[in-house]
Amino acid sequence: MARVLLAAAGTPHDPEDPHCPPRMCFLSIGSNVGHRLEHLRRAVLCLPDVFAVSSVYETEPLGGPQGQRDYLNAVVALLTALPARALLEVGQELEAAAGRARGVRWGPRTLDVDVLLVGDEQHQDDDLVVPHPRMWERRFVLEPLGELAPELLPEGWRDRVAGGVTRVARL
Ligand code: A4P
Ligand code: MG
Repeated sequence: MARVLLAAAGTPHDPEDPHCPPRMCFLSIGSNVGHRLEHLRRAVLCLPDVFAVSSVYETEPLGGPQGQRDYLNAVVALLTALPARALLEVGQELEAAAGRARGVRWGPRTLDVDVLLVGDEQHQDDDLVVPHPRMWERRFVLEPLGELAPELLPEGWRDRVAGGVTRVARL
């Protein structure tokens, strides 16, 4: 994995270029409503260019209304030329297909797909911020991401980032 990341690093992405080389991208997937594992499994089956999938972790809900069920979370690595906006759209289609209802922010959901990292792409738009602005404070992101790409994690992160996280399954 590290070698592929290095090969993909530093390649400027030009979405207009049909020969644009694939870059390593990371998505976070989560579910805390319905058959949680099945929602994650279907998402991974439908995602394009999947390169690797982390273990599944059961995680304490961070924020949102009290009394939510624990989440299942995982991280998926894609080796793809798709730009971040296309990955956001794919994620939103998968959320809709899982019957996700949008209510309160950080409320319970059948499926959440967050775009974490897309090569070295950066966005600061109203509807797309990449790298994901909250990923470095979330154990439910860093623990599975660390399985796939430990070199991306800041040193000593485990001492700084709290949150209950237990590895429970493979997809
Ligand atoms: N958006 C902007 N940037 C991105 C991005 N990089 N990836 C916009 C995905 N979406 C992005 O998202 C709200 C808006 O964010 C979208 O319109 C999109 O264009 P949403 O999915 O509709 O609502 P949300 O997920 O409730 O809000 P938000 O702020 O994205 O929350 P997060 O950061 O996704 O956190 N606890 C545990 N244990 N496990 C979880 O998975 N997830 C959340 C949601 C909170 N607590 C959690 C978990
Ligand atoms: Mg989200």
